[in-house]
Amino acid sequence: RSIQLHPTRRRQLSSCNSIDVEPLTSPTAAEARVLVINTGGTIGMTLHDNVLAPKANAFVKSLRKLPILHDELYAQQTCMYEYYGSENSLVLPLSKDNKRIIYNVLEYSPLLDSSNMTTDDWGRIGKDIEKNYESYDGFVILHGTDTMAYTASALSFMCEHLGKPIILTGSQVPIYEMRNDGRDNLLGALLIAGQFVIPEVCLYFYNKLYRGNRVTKVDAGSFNAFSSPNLAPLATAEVDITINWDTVWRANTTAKFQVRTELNRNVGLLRLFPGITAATVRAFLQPPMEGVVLETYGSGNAPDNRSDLLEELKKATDSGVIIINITQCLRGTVSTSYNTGKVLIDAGLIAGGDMTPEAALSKLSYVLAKTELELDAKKKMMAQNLRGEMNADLAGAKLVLSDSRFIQVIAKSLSISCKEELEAIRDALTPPLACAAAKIGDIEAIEALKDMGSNLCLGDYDGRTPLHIAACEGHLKLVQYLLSHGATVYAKDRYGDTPLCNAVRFRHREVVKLLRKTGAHLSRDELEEAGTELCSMAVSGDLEGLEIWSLAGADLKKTGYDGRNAIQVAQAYGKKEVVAFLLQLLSRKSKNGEVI
Ligand code: ASN
Repeated sequence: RSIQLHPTRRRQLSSCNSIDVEPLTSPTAAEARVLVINTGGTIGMTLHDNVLAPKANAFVKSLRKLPILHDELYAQQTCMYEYYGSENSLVLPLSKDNKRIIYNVLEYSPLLDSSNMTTDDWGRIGKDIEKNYESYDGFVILHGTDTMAYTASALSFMCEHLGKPIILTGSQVPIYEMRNDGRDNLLGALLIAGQFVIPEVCLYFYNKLYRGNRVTKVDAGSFNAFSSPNLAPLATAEVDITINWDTVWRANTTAKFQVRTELNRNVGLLRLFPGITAATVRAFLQPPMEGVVLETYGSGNAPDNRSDLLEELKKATDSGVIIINITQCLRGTVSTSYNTGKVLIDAGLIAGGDMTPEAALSKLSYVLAKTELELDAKKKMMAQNLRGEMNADLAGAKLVLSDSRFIQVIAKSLSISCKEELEAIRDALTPPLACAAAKIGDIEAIEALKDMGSNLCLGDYDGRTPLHIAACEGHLKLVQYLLSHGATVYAKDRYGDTPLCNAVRFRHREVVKLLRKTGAHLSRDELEEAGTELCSMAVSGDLEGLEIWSLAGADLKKTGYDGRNAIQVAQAYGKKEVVAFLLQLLSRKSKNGEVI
């Protein structure tokens, strides 16, 4: 039986002779890659003079000795270190779903107790993700628990048009101790980041995956340290890892991933308490303060008999300070059911719905840093749901499953009535139906399926999603629709192909362009192999093919198997028009500022 590795890895394996271990005999599955950024926190701390502090350059060494977190035999047998670099590469044992998760650890220096984190550290994490975005399937951030909810919230806003999972985790007890929660937390985060395209900044702790901007640390002494009071977990890792796909947030965009590191630090959190003086509030709202999160009582209430307080708030909002009203309660949302809530609206406050203090504060910091926006636009943004941080006002528009005549008819004929069974049928039936509709470019049918609550990211029996099919067929409008409704460009079918590979193969120029704009990219292996492909197209004078590959991001100067690139091969074969065309493509790329 052969090893099911990507051709480039297989070639590399066959040429690797540094091993005297037996070659693998069982088929191994596709490899996924995860980047682990270790910022510090208890997970990697040791005791010094009786207090816990981070220990540098020790983490990877100790992971290597833990069989649940590293399979040394596999690493040797597949010459993994030669290919991915030996320093910080590790590999998990084979997952239940037959996947190999290879991970690299990037350790920061100094490692920080998360109490020392600043907005600059958030920026550094964001930049490192951006830099490595195309080389990995997912990202795990190791972080102290104390301020993890702030970092998770901030990153969720800073990461615009995110298409891959970013999962923060850490632990309450160092990984070096006998009883600890670090190993399980790291393992769970890696398994999810490597196996599921959950395009969110998440936090994984104690067997649960949460949306990062919904969590808050609620327990200093328990392994179950975090709570997401207003949103159910995105996934639970019990006997199986179950993803709650209906809850997963989608960027719904055709724009490319980018990280905004600019944050405004003139923001603050103020908690109302009985007897707070107007002088305290006035002092707090003085310049340079630009945005304040006011934690009020219950469903967003403040004393309506304290005109002195309300006047201070009004003065501040009139002078351009943005004040967001959120509740002090752990669970629930602000509303205007009481006069004591209405007075805050009159004072110019913006309702913050059910946002956590961490989310509201970091959102303010992110929005206020958008200097290109007017004050009103910033206020509007604060009231909007940007990353699933607050409950959207559905205004009665939510479609329920029972709206769907189609599912009802099936359910009736199968005499099914309970919601769970209906959902199970829907989930089983709709992916192939959506693919069939995608084949003929039927947007209306896809819309109807979406309205039924079906997930347009799910694939058919071969893992092919509607986006794969639409890309093959060149249905540009449908591709646009799917991307705007949650489809992911990173889905891989059972052959490891992405929608971009499909569009290239079937030569759909505009689809390739749109997918690229949305952040799709060829994998490292595909880019490696492009050289040979380009050379053979150059020989056969296939100008269209050369252009498509170039649009897909292939390096036109990449050499083929004999060490020559496409231009050299075309010259050798006397293909003048091909040489001229390639030079033209190269100059177009350099004019567009692309790296060539
Ligand atoms: N003080 C630690 C930190 O936040 C707490 C932890 O990670 N459990 O870095």
